[in-house]
Amino acid sequence: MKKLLITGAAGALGRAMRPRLAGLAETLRFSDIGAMEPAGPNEECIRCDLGDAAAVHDLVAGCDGIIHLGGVSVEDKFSKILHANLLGLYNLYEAARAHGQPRILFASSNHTVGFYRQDEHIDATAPMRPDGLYGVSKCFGEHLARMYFEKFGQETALVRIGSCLEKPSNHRMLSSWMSYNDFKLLIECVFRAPMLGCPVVWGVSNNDSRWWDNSHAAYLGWKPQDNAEIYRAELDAALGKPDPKAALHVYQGGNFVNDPIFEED
Ligand code: NAI
Ligand code: 15L
Repeated sequence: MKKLLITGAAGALGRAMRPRLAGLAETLRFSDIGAMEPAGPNEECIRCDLGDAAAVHDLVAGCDGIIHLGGVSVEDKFSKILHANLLGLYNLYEAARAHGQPRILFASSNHTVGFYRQDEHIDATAPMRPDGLYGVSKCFGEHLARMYFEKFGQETALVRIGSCLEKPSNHRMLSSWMSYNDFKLLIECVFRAPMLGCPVVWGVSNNDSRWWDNSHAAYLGWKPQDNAEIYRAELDAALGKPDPKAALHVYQGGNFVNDPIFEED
């Protein structure tokens, strides 16, 4: 790839992935509404509000791949979600349509299916069961991407990320965790695949206790290497045994199922 755009670059995942993406494209174009570390060699940093159509149009120009991490990443007021995740995504897809349809990796979320119970094992055909407005915005994003695929052939990997952080921080994440290295391997597979289409991919490591079946996406060749199980004893020691009745340990979306609808100002 000549130029890869990464939105949400100032966020937790954007910052963690930035050094890991070097080499994937001749130039990495990082973007966020917030401040980012200054650009290094082969990097560009562009401040941009995803809700600003003209700015997003310019941002996407010249890019032949997009990793879309930007947006509201937890439950929040609907107005904020509407701006960043709905309008922002529409702006991104319209910009992509105007600029040669670069392949997109969309950071969707396990909160599209958060109301499944942890004793249910599901695959990509399971109906969506979002656990809040944030989850609904990711369902919207997946449908928007699907529509642009059916109508215009725009390819997107709909990556339903579980919990992508350095290491699992509670027992739920023994199932939902994806390591940074496995995310990097997935990104490489998505952008190197001869044919992508518009698949849902569960963004989860090779955890013994994972809930999600990725066999439909085997053609991508992604083989996650890490397994959260190695952290179980450490979590038991730090947190004690999990309460089997707590939402955190009942639902795939964990505590998100208990979030209220936040009132507007
Ligand atoms: P984060 O909240 O740390 O980063 C999101 C970034 O998006 C922030 O830097 C923020 O400034 C930026 N942003 C928000 N509104 C914007 C706007 N209007 N215009 C431009 N930029 C805007 O979230 P994190 O953890 O880095 O996640 C990245 C993506 O992955 C998010 O889309 C999130 O929904 C998704 N995801 C992450 C998971 C995780 O475990 N980290 C799990 C599931 C999904
Ligand atoms: C998400 O979608 C959030 O963006 C992230 O902050 C985590 O909470 C993650 O899901 C999770 O479910 O652990």
